Amino acid sequence: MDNELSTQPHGMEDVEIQEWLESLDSVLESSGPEVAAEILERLRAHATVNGIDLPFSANTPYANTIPARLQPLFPGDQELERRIKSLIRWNALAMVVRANRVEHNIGGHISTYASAATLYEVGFNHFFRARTEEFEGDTVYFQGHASPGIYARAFLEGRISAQKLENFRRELKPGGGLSSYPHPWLMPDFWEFPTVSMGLSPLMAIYQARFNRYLADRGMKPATDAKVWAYLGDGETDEPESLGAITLASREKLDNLIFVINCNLQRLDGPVRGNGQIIQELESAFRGAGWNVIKVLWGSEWDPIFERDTGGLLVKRMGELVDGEYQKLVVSSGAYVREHFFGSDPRLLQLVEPMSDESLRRLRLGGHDPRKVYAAYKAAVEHKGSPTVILARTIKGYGLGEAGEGKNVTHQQKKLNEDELREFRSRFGIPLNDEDCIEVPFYRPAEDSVEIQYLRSRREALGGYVPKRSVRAKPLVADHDELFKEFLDGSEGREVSTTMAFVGMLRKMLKDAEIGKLVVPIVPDEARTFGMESLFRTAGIYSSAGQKYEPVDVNTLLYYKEAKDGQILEEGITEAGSMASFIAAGSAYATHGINTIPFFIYYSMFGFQRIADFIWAAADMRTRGFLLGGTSGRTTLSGEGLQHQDGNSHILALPVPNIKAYDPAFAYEIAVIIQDGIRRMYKDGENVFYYITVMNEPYAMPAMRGDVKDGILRGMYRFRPAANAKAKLRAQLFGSGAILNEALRAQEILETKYGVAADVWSVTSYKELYNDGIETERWNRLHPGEKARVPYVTKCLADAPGVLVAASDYLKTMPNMISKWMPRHLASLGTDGFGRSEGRAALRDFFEVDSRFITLATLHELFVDGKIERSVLDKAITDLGIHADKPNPVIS
Ligand SMILES: Cc1ncc(C[n+]2csc(CCOP(=O)(O)OP(=O)(O)O)c2C)c(N)n1
Ligand SMILES: [Mg+2]
Repeated sequence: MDNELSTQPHGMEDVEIQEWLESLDSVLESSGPEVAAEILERLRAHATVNGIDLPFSANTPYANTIPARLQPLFPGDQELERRIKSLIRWNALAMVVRANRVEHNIGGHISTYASAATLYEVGFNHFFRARTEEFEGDTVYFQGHASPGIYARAFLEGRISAQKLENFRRELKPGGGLSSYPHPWLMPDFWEFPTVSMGLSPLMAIYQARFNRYLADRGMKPATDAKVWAYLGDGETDEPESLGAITLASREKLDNLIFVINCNLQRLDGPVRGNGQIIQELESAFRGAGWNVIKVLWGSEWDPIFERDTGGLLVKRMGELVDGEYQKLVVSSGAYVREHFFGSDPRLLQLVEPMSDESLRRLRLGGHDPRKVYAAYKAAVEHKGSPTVILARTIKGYGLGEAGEGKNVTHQQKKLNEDELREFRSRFGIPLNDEDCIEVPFYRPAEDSVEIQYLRSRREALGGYVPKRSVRAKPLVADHDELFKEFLDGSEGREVSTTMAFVGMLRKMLKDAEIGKLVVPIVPDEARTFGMESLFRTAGIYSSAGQKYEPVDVNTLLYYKEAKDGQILEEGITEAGSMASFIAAGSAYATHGINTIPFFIYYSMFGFQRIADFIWAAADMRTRGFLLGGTSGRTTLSGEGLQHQDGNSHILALPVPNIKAYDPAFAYEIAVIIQDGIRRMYKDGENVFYYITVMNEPYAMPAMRGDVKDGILRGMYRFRPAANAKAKLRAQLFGSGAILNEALRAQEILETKYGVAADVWSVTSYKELYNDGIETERWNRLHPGEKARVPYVTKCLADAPGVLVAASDYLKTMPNMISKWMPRHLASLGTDGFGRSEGRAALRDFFEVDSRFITLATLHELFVDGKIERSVLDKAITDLGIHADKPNPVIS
């Protein structure tokens, strides 16, 4: 620790400084803070003009932003709230300790909530307004690792049973348990937002706050003063997503957004910034980004000391310590604090002269002082014009004493010995005797106790309980047959891409009486890529500021129209931000009771590959809507090369359990999928969402022939049967997306040149086929006595003769994963490997997925089956112009 208080520059006298400070004090007193601020501003300008080089700093001193004299009265019963908080602390700890006694290493966290308890309790008792019939309610993103505390409160509120607490992290026990972290998928009546993958919730909260404004600006809900609160860890702010969108929040003047960052200065392994100051670092980042920053560093016990410090020495000293030193100080004895903190200067020592070591030890930090936290929250909710971040200093593992308070190991602490339990019990006054206490029982006072009565009355005053998730949107009623009908007819020879076809559908949906208003098109600066610019003018681009300028292209038909009631969310180059908007819009059926239907269209390579964790969170949140992977297909997107060409996303969509992934080839297939998707999600309320890849290769869109809707949705149907079904040589070709056309060309080559009659199938979804296959196998395994079920693929191919060849613009794994339910060996062609900057034909040759390679694969299968001579195969290789020693695309 640095014991030298730095000397004043150039021998400046204390008196001189004192005089300046006193005159500022007198201005403050006589004319108020605005005038004082004006004088300081003028002084700064004057100094600059006179060549004084003042270093830029977005920081304020290491002190509370709200001085004690401006602090409002605390409106609650502080003692009672402390007792309630203590009970919650106990039950949260008990939950984790008990769970780990029953099941070694089941995990759970004590120290995160221990440090954040006051931050949450002030919110629960005074700020978080529940959703009611009349009011939309505040939205709270709870820090994932604090979940034991949130459960413990719900237990006191009578919303979660002791049995459920007992089964924390053991969700499969009879009667159910509690999920480790906030997961709406697992606890759909309780949790609203999955937050535990760190960094996602701050970004989601920003876009949620912006989406709330969007709904109001479009007249879809009344404008209210509802707030979005997001609780984060200080370590969490290292995730790029955490701070990645903070300028959007200030640009959009989101004063409905409040971040509370629990600055316990620790993360999992150790200090967040041992050699620096995370609070000051965050302050400058947020202030620089235009946020209202409120620091809550010191508790009320410090107020009189600050008052005695007329020279500003104490604040200066506070600014000198690095976090590693602070971490040690806050858990040290009073004597240590006196010597190592105040001892750096005799004048500082004098400030605390009248205080005992014990009272020095008891100096609280701001984040543990309800009065300071209340003052900050009140200022935050009243603040206008920009979002607020509260930086609250706390101690990680507060109250754990020797078991981990402020220690580097505290994050992982799950077990307390008997002494530690008794100490915790005594410190927080839990009415349990020494013996009972070591059993760590859950403790809930009687229903008519003052604690429970108070807790209930506070929540009643705030409209009910939080968190609580409910689905309030009314199901849609229309069937939308009319809307989608025209897309079943084909393009009558006109060459269009599936992207164009989709945009046509979007345009029509936007005009529909029932869903028109509900559609939320989302683009990450990619609308022109997808030919969506015509929507700029008709639907408008949402801008909370309207359009303050005349757009440069105002005289053109498709000018860039921004409007306050614009419908398109043009997010700029942020797939993560766009996804956060998708999540906000796709979960509005629950959060707002409004069935908004998001269509997020993006470069498919920058979707799952880049923001898969957000997609996973969306799945957890039961988000509804459509993700459109544009310009997809490794060989269909020509020119763009290795980073852009997507042959991966359908693989990456596989693990997301509730996403339905389709790789359609034709406009009518897309129409069928979207129409059915709207029905499933918004009429029947299924918790699924959709991933549809669309491509930019133009070709004539055929009309839908026959009753193939069911096949499209289930994953495959026979698109064009062989002309000569009686031929001796038979084959079944499976194509997906734009590669279906290659299969169709191969069908012709095979028939005309080699006498092979092939049926061509459109495989719209390998994922659907795979899920059906594994589900069928599972059912058969579990029901051996019943008539075995048959996978859909097997049924389709029951009477389909000949060899089997599949080709897609994705990895060969896709067809391979369903081949075991096929009647014979399957030859799979696909695009494993890095893309190339090339044209489509060259790419399809390189990746061996064009009609020539499909033909070759078919002939090869026939040869292996002994149906054709080797010489036919050899000649075909030559005739098709295939080089046997060409580079292997997988590894080149
Ligand atoms: C994306 C991600 N990476 C890593 C983790 C694992 N993890 C859980 S808690 C934690 C430390 C949290 O520190 P901080 O954000 O400061 O929260 P605190 O518990 O101190 O309040 C880590 C690394 C995670 N949950 N999510
Ligand atoms: Mg932390």
